[in-house]
Amino acid sequence: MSSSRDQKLAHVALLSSAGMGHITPFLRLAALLTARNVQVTFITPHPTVSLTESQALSGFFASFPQVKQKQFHLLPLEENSADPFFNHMQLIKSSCHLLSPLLSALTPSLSGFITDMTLASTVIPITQAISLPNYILFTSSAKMMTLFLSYPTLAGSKALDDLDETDVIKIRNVELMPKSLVPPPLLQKSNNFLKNSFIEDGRKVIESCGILLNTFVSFELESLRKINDGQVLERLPSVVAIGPLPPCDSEKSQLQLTWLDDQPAGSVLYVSFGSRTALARDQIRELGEGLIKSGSRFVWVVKDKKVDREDSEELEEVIGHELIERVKEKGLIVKDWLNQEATLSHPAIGGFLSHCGWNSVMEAAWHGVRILAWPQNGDQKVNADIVERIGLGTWVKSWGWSGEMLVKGAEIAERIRESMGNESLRIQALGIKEDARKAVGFGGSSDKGLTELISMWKQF
Ligand code: G50
Repeated sequence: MSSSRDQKLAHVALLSSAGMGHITPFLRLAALLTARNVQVTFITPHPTVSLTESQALSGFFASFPQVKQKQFHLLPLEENSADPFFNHMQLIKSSCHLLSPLLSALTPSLSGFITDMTLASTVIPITQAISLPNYILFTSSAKMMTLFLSYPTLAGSKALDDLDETDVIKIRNVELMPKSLVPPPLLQKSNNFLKNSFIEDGRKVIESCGILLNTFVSFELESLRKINDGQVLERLPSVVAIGPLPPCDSEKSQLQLTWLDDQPAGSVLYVSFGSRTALARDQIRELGEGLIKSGSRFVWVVKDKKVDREDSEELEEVIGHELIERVKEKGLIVKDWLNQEATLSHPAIGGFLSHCGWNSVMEAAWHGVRILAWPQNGDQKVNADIVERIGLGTWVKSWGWSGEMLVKGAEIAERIRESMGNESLRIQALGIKEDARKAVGFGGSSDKGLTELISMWKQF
């Protein structure tokens, strides 16, 4: 017989930060919790930066009527020259004091409030004031989290400044990563959003009640061990790997790419650099040349502007008529948002030329698709390093960060041929897919972690 305690429904609220990289795992977590009989209120900052974000949200709420939506109206945006997504993250942060009445008015009363790591320093004091347990969903890798937790200590110290690019960063004698992997804004002398967030939020997360990670034990064993053994930081709340967060039903819409249905299994390379990176025009054209020269079939998402609402230039203008004609023989170009879940799950897809945003890495693992890594910004070199070490893919380190050099078509073609022709990589990727499914399957490491969290919420 179950006690009345077990029967109590847990009710949690979720608040993401800006950008698809942050919204996507929050929506997936909301779907997962709903399937586990947890009542979810999803707080949506309004407005969003991109059209893709607002479409993902409305698609989600249409598919999951059980999830309550609460709009969180942000303060007016002050224009500045920073990255529009960082700008918006800052805006959400500065609007957070408006949350208390919203949270207190929710019924039944909340058992927990799960927020993005970029909001930790402003949200945690608010939840402490109303005695509401706060949890953090860290939307990048565990390896990135080792840096996040150490950065407040490292920032501005000789330990970091005096290192050469290839030197390994250490915290309390624990090796974290070579300096060359660190997101460039974190190494700048001047202030910027990322640096401030790593200092303020990285310091504050230890006051949360728990940290959830979209990763899985066998994928990031070492980093998780370093975190959980207290090697990186002592007195951390529990850190639980609950990933890969499975794509939710609202993402499984019909893919409009019937072309893929006619291609042989595993023969197509999917090319995308995520929702926030537009390559320079000359690099876009070299990439096109490379794709054609590689001889591989491909689906290529061309992104010409950082924010989709501004991406209105015709494809002809971006890559030229001649290239478009030559692409048609073996590939498909897409200039709108492409449903990545529907693409990666298609049997024709055999490889992924990816910037290695963390969701892309988890999705490639989930579907067992090998990665050819081309990190562009931020945490992506750290993630590419994980991909390479675990054997999910390869990474051409000499290509550098976005815009550091012009990578020529012939070089790109060569690397694509190597990746698509690598049989052992194909098999390794399928093994990782099995591990990923095991982790979230019944009794798997991620499944157990989530179950423990939910039973704690039920008792609150
Ligand atoms: C986006 C980005 C750059 C960048 C990161 C992004 C990360 C992820 C981890 O997500 O490093 C992280 C980001 C912000 C933060 C804390 C942790 O405040 O464009 O480096």
